[in-house]
Amino acid sequence: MPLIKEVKSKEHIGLEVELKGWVYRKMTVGGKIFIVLRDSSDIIQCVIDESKVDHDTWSKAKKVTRESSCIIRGIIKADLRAPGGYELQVTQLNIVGLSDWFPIRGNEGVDFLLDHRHLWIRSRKLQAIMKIKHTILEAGREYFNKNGWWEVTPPILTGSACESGATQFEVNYFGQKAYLSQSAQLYLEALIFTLDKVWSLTPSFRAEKSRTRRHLAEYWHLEAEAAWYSMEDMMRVVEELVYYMVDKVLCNRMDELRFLKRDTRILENAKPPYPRITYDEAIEILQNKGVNIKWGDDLGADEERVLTEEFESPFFITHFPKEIKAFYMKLDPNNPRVVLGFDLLAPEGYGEIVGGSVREDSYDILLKRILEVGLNPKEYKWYLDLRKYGTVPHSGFGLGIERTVMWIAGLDHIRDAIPFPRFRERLYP
Ligand code: NSS
Repeated sequence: MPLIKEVKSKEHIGLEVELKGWVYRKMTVGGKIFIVLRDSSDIIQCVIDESKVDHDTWSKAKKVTRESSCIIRGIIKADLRAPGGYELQVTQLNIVGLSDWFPIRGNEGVDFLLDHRHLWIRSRKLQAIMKIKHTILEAGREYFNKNGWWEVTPPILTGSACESGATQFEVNYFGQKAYLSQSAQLYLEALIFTLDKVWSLTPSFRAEKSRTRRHLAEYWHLEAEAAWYSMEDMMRVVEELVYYMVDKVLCNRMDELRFLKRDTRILENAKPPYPRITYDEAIEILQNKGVNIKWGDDLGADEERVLTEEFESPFFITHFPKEIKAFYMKLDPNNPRVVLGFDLLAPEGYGEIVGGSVREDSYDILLKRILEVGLNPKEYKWYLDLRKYGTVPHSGFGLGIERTVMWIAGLDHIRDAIPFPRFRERLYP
């Protein structure tokens, strides 16, 4: 059984084909019914002419409703008036599942569409985004496989925080407190001692209290960790990986980008190396632009948006004050007020899509940092052990898949980068 996209070709003109799909639009004009059929690949206009079909097909065509599933036979015709240049002259139509009155008509608000997410994911917009996401994931996997990294499977149920304890989801683990993973990092660090270079793709969970355009409570996290890698080594991996994703989408998903009306000029220019600025320089740029910020403040979405105005491609910010970054980041030996950490920001206002760093590899300094930030060293004993048994300089990063999809697809909200978004007030459907 062919897909719609496959039969919209010169070679199929005049041939009879059978298509399976759902009714996307329906219109009756005189003695003709026009059905636009959709499947995963495309849409096609199907014309049912009362004078050319038997009574059974005509009455089914009259009865069929939007979103009904059906099997339609017909002959492929070239027709410049039809969307996409081809249409199907129907010879037979069978309804498989007659649809009730479909609640989504086209101008519903955000909350209504989220309540009906199980139906709204059929929209061509979300379909296009999911295909772009597929290609981004495919590119990520391909990049690591081509470059000698091992894919590993860290746990999702964990006993200790990787990022801020404030955003942990607690679960009851056989009567003991456990948490949903915020990041695979600590486990990836353990795995480099046997596999050198590892990566994983896992869901990460963050109990983010505020509702923003770029935070989900559950998102897909692509993370990598490597022994012996310096900060510069790791930033090079990040820029190569991001470009690999962008390039694959440009090569394979142009139809979807066009459907989303994405201006692709910036994507085409996203070739590494990406500019690097320090946190100090970022603060200076912001202050010169009149933003009320001082050294030591964290960069939020607003500040990041202002910084992105300065760049035509993704760019790195490095060397943040240690107070605003996680305990595991290595202090800069040349200036221990800052850490050897980096963020990659996407241009066009999108902001952070990757966060990474060199990891503290000294047992004593790491223990001191754990105590300084008020964590319980007992919970991190195993993590500290890694610094006792053959410690090694190493670094890694995490890339937010939905943040990356948001930028590449040009979305204005992260909810559309995932089929069933999870926020504080949203668990249904
Ligand atoms: O908190 S991060 O900046 N860094 C980590 O979790 C490290 N432990 C990763 C590592 O080095 N292995 O998160 C990494 C990325 C961040 O840049 C965003 O792109 C994304 O994860 N991220 C999110 N995406 C969607 N929603 C939320 N809430 C979110 N939080 C982080």
